[in-house]
Amino acid sequence: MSRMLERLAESAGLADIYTKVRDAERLSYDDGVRLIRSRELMLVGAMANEVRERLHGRDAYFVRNMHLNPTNICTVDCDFCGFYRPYREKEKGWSWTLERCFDEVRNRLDDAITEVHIVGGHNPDLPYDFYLDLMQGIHEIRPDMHIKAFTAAEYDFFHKRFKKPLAEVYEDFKAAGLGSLPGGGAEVLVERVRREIYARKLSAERWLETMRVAHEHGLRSNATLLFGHVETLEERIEHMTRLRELQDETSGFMCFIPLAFHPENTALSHLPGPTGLDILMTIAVSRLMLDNFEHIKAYWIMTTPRIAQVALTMGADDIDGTVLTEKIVHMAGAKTPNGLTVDDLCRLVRDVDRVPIQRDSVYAEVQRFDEAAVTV
Ligand code: V47
Repeated sequence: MSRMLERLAESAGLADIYTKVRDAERLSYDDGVRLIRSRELMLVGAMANEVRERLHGRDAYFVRNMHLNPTNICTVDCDFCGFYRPYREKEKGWSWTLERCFDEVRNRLDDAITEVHIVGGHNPDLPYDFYLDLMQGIHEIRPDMHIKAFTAAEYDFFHKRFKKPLAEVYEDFKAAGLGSLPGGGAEVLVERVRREIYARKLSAERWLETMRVAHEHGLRSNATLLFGHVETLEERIEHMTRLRELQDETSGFMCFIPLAFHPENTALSHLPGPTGLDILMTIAVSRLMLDNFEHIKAYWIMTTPRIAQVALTMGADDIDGTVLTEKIVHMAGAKTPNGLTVDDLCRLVRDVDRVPIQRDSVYAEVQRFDEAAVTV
């Protein structure tokens, strides 16, 4: 395989990069740009697969999880978002009571979910205790469930709104049951893009700083990239190199998740969104660039299950999970199902000759689904 790759890389003018990949040497920003600009999907995908197999063999991870979005009322007005309703028209959005949120969790008590992923809008009407009571209450209803909650953008909002140092917010939230942070709110960590489509959101520096402080407080997190809108390919690579620099410092990121932009019901509905090649290429290049990230996730909700499946052969080792009750991208036009079963996930994974591994939220193995396992 590697001889064939060598020849392919040579004819595509990418032999020097392949040598680095084979020798596990770090790729530069320029290497990343050359790869993503090349459109050589088979070659770049095969290189990414080499790295993926070096790290994880044939293992492919998923989690049993549900999403919970207590409010979609938001003061930030991001052009790419179809989920939020502006605070000035708050009657058009929702802001659930604690009991309503708890019902979401209680309703799924007979599903063997191990993680709840909580995010919402920046809603100034909610008091600090709402968040603490929410996590405490969920923890009481289901003490074994990991709470992965609130993006770095929300933590920055809490810090400003409640006039508390970030460190204090993290410590309070940990005491209330917080387990880790999802990777959202990063969008593209480049000022030009922020000014153009989410000017009121926290800056790239602040997103990174908010994550740095979380990592310093023992909270692990993920990191995302929202791609396929107004950003350039170079800006995607810049985003990856900024994440890589922070990871060199903290080692706090578990997983990188490229999020495919969905334009429907957003202020950017005139844009087409990324193509299949673009999605697979971005995932593959991220595997090659982010040498200090252990996991790359193909988030089937946004890529479609079919593309996510192929991505497992081109750099990704994680397919997220059962993902019940997702709203953010379904409100932006996603046609993917609202949840997959463990059987569905196992079928996707096995069909590309990978081994399905149910994991917990910090990547400890829960169950290895070899052929004989019963998948209920
Ligand atoms: O930050 C918003 C993105 C993110 C759209 O950490 C959109 O495991 C596409 O971060 N089209 C939230 N994307 C979701 C998120 C996430 C999802 C799954 C797993 C994890 C994890 C994190 O969704 C936002 C934003 O970047 N988003 N609108 C849209 N129209």
